[in-house]
Amino acid sequence: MELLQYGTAGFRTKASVLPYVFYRVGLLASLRSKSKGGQSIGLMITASHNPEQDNGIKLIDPSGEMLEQSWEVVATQLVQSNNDQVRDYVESKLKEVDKSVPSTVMIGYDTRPSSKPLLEAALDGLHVFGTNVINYTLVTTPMLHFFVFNHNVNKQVYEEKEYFEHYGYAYQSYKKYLPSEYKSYSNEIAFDGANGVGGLKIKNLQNVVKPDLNIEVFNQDVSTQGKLNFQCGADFVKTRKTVPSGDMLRSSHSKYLSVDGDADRIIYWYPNSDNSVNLLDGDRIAVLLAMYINELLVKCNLKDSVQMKVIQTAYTNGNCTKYIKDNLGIDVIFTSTGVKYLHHEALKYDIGVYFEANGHGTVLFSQKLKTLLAQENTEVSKQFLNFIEMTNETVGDSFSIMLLIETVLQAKDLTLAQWYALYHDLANKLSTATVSNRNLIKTINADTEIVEPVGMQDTINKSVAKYKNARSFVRPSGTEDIVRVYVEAETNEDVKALTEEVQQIVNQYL
Ligand code: G16
Repeated sequence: MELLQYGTAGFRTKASVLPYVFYRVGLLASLRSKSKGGQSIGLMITASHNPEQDNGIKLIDPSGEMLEQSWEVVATQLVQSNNDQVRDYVESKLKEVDKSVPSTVMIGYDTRPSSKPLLEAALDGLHVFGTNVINYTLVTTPMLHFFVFNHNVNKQVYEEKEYFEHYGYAYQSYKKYLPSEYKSYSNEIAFDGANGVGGLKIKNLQNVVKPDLNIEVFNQDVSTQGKLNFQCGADFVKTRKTVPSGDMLRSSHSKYLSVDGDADRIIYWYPNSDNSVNLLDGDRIAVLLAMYINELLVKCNLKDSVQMKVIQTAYTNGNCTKYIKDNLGIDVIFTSTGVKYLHHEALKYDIGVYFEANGHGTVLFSQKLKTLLAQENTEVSKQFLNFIEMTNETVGDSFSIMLLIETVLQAKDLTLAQWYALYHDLANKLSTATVSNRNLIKTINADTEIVEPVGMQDTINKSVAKYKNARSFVRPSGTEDIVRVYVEAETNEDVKALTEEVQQIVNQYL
């Protein structure tokens, strides 16, 4: 039996092996709620960008943020226990919490055919402790984070409508700070829903924000088997750099965007004549938002009173980091891959703009900043607070990020091509390799250095040294049974040649 770990985004693997995992996670979520004095915990059933036959489950902590790391260990131990050890393990954990506290768990799931049957297994686990279950059924991951946060903070069970109104109204109320006419900006958007829950739910947001945004939805077929994330969605567009399927170019739009299977990632793009795309990915989203927030800070005279950082990973293009440091004058911090790591780092600052290149991320604002803005009570400080209101600070949220991006594009009257032209990427390629055991690779330094297998990093370094301004790293995926190979260099030819060399090194060592 595969030994599953609570990885980059919870437990994820082929859906067929997951029922016992879901049952145990049901037990775990009840324990977690009890350990938090009965506050609500979220359970999201999704495998996000993974193929349709996969599924997964992740826990959401009472603050609406991802599960605390010490409990990831508990989750892994519980799921790796033998059947006859589960009862003892749970009883040992029960001794650490107040058993009598009633537990509450909020559940949501994506459109995968396996999601509903797996929900039953999780419910069986939850019923062992008589846990109060609030089932939101089909939702995006960020929606569930929003519901958990609000239940614990505002003591209310929010409905879907309130999620869409919260962000939609914040977007509309920001209009008073924006120009009334545009030379370049257009409000037409072609939206690629990855044939998942995002394609369904975006219509609810559109109902609130129309006619200010005119969204045409593509790839919204959630009933035909095999279509989820297949040749469409944020991960496909980012990794293939090509127009997704779904006839998106049938009428010309000025803007295109793709979300992933649970709508927590977002990538903007526009097509070239050869069907390749220019990507406005997480790197460029970070640049756009950091630039604008920095301007708001200056206008509020708060630049010297608060600390702002951009948080990135090794997948960030070298020229993006350079632009943020040299042109925007903002410090950049690197963490390992996995939004949970970026989120925790971002919490340390008054403003933490964090994005993975794959389009996963958000912005966090400290209580200190919010209090300063409220005390200032000027038009521009109210504007800044309105911008914060539009941001889902619990987790990366494609809907909230779309509204923030549209706001900044309007404020600066930009087309996607103008946004794209802010800097030029170094040539790069992200490829994958299938190996017999990806867990043989151990990395350090935010994934940039391999310590095991011994010698592999030196061999990669020797190859990299042959190319100008080149960089490459290899890491095991935390969500799929593959390793990822990233290569960056000055020219596409160099990237291609170096990718082939590094792929051979992977074959040689693994
Ligand atoms: C998840 C994580 C992301 C991570 C991505 C790929 O995204 O939340 O932080 O970048 O997986 O991870 P890996 O390279 O380890 O497979 P999602 O959108 O699939 O939940």
